[in-house]
Amino acid sequence: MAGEALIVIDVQNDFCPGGALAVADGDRVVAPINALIAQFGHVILTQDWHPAGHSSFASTHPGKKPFETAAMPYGEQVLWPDHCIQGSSGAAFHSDLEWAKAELVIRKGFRRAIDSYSAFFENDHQTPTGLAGYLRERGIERLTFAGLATDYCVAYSALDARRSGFAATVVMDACRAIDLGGSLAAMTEKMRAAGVEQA
Ligand code: VGL
Ligand code: ZN
Repeated sequence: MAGEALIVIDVQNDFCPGGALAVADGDRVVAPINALIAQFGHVILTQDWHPAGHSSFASTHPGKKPFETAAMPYGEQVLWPDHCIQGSSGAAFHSDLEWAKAELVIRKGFRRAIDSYSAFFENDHQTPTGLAGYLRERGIERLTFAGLATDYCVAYSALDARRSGFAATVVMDACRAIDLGGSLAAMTEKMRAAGVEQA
């Protein structure tokens, strides 16, 4: 029988209330995710993990403010407040997240010149993180996603899961969105069209 895994996306302090890129009610995903972690046989986490001066930070683009965009060699990039700096407390998992059972932590966004929303590919949609190969070698074919943020890292990961041949379900109650300029509705529709199930 095909293996299944839960992929918990970026449940980190900087995406929770009080954090550098706080998602509204971001901490409310922790309890439902802990319940999912208890149910699943295999759990994988992602961790947004940027070096200081990362190119996705507005602070590295003179004259730009957070939530504006910049043209990058790989396409348009939203510019964010500095967040999830490698090794910082903001980059740590929420202290109530029961992550000990996780078998793999995929860190992403660690190359200065390129952002990485998806657990599978960096934002050029070409540079792999290695997750697809890891899952295939382990016979895992069905993925369930939860975490932060619904319309960025969760949606990009679920869409790339489908493109890479995996079945994908997003547990919407265990996600919260940034919702910039209608991004939640747009990404929800893209996921639906790509065959991402919503639970
Ligand atoms: C994320 C914006 C920047 C996310 C990460 O986890 O959705 N969003 N970095
Ligand atoms: Zn980031």
